[in-house]
Amino acid sequence: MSRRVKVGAAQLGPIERDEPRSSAVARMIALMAQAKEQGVQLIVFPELALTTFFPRWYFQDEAELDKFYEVEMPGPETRPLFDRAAEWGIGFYLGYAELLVEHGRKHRFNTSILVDATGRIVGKYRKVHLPGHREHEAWRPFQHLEKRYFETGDLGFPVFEAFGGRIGMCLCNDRRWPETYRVMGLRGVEMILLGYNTPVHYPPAPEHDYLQQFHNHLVMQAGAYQNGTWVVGVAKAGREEGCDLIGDSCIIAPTGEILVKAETLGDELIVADCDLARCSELKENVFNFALHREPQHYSIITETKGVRID
Ligand code: CDV
Repeated sequence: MSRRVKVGAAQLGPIERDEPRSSAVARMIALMAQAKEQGVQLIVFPELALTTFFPRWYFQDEAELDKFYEVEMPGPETRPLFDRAAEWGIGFYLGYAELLVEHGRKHRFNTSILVDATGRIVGKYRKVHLPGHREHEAWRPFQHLEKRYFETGDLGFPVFEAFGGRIGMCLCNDRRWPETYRVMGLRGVEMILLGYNTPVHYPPAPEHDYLQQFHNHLVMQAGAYQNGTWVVGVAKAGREEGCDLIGDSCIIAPTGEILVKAETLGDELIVADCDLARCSELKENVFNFALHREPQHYSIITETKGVRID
């Protein structure tokens, strides 16, 4: 029996540094309005969707840095997104920078939430794989200071019962790691939602710049197929503050096939009618984990962080 959920991948074009959150939210609501016209039930926005991709700058003034974080969700500027989504009965995934204070100490996470069709937050994820570097590196044309501005996520890779299935989340660099998908795969995930901000230029290995789009799809298609899950990958794209970000947002079936793909580098909605029941085509066959996995041979994966030559 089919279990269909109509999903929209809502790619955003660039958000400049001085663009207020109210403007980003208005752009997202405009995409949501298009989604409503097409009967979308779940719309997916990018990573750090409310602001420019601020880890590209080194901030010495903490107050400047704090401006990019949300201290409450929803807050006054994000409330309209929740209200409109609830009014239209559309659930959503949203990536944002989260700042919380615990026992007088600040904690910063690169976070995503899953919101149901009534506007209730039903899931939260904090990015585990933080790319980039911790200190200012003057040789780079732009910084990638996620390791400085965020703590490693402390929630693992949870999977949530929502939208008639099992929904997982991750963020950008997470999509390059097979462990991300497999941990959720072992929790029976049926759809992974993920937002990304991926520069075309990768300063430590510029010889791979021309492969950015290929690698983007390669990892998501492999993750989908090897775990029998839908994957919805959504970019913040285009030239943002002089930095080119790839687009290529897409919705990938459990077979690993890309069903729909964005054609622009701007605000763009793509839609697919996703049958979660199709996951069993893989989960009950070539990737029947219970039947075919041999975990006694996989222990090195959790025993060591780097390469270990025995
Ligand atoms: N936001 C990211 O996590 N970006 C990384 C870049 C730096 C490689 C990515 O994996 O796309």
